[in-house]
Amino acid sequence: MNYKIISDSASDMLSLSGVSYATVPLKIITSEKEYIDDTNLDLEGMLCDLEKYSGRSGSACPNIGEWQDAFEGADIIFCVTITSNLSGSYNTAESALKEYLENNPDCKGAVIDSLSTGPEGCLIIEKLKELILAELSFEEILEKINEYKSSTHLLYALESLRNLANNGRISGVSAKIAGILGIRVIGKASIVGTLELLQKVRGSEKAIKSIVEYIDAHGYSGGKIRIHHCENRKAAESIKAKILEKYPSAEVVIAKTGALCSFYAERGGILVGFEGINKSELTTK
Ligand code: X90
Repeated sequence: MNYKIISDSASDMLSLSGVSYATVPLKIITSEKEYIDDTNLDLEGMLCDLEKYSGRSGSACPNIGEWQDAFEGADIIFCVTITSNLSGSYNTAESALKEYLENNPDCKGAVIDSLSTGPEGCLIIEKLKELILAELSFEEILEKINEYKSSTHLLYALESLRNLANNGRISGVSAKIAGILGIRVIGKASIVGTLELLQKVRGSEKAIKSIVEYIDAHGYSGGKIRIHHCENRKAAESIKAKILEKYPSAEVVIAKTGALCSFYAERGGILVGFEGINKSELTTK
């Protein structure tokens, strides 16, 4: 049986060894240019272009054909998508898979809604890899991955909410503070996969302190943790150091956000995905 994991590029994980893996890119679109979120992209170039550009900009999820091209040749398929509450990627992957399975009745597949993005998506992908390598059946993998993702979390610290607000991905309070200079917004992926505001702080130090406190409050106890940053390695390293101080053997990995997460998280943005307590047990919001 030929297992394959396919993620959209919102996971920021463009390659993975040891298992058959592919990504399908999301795109960032302006009236002047289209940026495809794959390994050929000049990310710093994109960020500079966007900072100079004053027109409308947005994003687009992969289409059915792009998902299906990535399925080709696989017997057992696991798709991992960005939260279905903010993107059409999940629905498109579902349609693509349904058609693929109709044409290939011996194959099996499932689309997993990360209800999140970036580093939390990575944790789900890595767990899928582990389960595939452990030679579990399709059904067992599906059960275990759903269980796993109920105890992973995503926190974010953002310096600007401009692109999120302009594209209607945040509402209410968050949209109102989108333009306030010097404010950093700390939040998390909510249980339904939307942006939930937790705190507003001033300055990088306070943002880092707040993130580390929220990591604790979500029941982190030394497991896997992934920090993705948009041109803010300094803050990522500082969070890592604080985690290692408390949990010297924690597995902390720092990586850069890809094009999609960079577009929405913007320069300075930090996303932290980690293993914690079950979301249903959370008393702190
Ligand atoms: O389909 C599309 O065009 C993609 C739309 C994506 C919109 C949101 C991306 C958010 C990226 C921002 C901070 C973390 C958010 C947590 C969400 C659950 C990163």
